[in-house]
Amino acid sequence: MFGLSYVIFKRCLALVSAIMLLIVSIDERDLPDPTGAQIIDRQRYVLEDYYMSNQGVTNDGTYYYFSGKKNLGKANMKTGEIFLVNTSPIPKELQELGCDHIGGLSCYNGIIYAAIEDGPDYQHPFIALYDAETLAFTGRYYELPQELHVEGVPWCAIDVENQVLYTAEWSNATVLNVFALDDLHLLRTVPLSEPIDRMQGGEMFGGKLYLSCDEENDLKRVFSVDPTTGEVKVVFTRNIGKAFEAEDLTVYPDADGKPVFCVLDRGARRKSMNLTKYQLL
Ligand SMILES: [Ca+2]
Repeated sequence: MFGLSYVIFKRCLALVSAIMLLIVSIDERDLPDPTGAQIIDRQRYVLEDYYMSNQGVTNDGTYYYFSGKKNLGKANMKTGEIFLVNTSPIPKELQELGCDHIGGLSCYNGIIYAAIEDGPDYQHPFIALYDAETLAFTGRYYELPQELHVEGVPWCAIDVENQVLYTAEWSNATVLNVFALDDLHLLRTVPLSEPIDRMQGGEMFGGKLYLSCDEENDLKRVFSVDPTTGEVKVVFTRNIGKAFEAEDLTVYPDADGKPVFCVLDRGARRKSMNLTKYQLL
């Protein structure tokens, strides 16, 4: 009897999910094209997958790793299907300090680095490390200097080549913070050529740091930063509109080694998460 109820429940869920995906695709059918890039694919997440994927994204070439505010998820990059979740990843001792929000993710060498912050006073910015295979907490976390993260730590990005991790202030950021990857002690700050606002996440690719920004206009541009010189450039403009909230991004190489930018957005009316893939023109 329980087995039959479960099958009916799962079928109902699949039906609701299909209806929501249809509504979302109708809602978004007239979105303008991006400038400087083209969309090559879009994966949409609704219902429970929405809660698993509404903050952060990174990839290791085989899997996407997502964060919701209080969750971690793992998805097959070919199908986009989220097949593994950790619904309680924030360690107890960080919860006791008020940490209740996982933001952007980056990964390296089988470890996911997750930005975790408290609020509303943002006194405790942390990077916590998770096993990419199981999504289990590794027991390792590092508190970052609060004076460099007065609005929390919404994201982090790993630079494998230089064995460092980057963060910045969420908005009106004037410097890039550079931490040693092994113990996350602060190495230096790099002045940015211009301030960047409302950074929601980033990832390194080909020696550049790419950033998704939730600008308070329709543009929602992706920026690059040269982490050595601090030079800031606009890479492409997504034109998705104010109704969307831009979140984290991740980048991987296509068959020719060119970057595929996967940017996560909370859709209009908060019904779906979109992982949209762009390639430069
Ligand atoms: Ca990321």
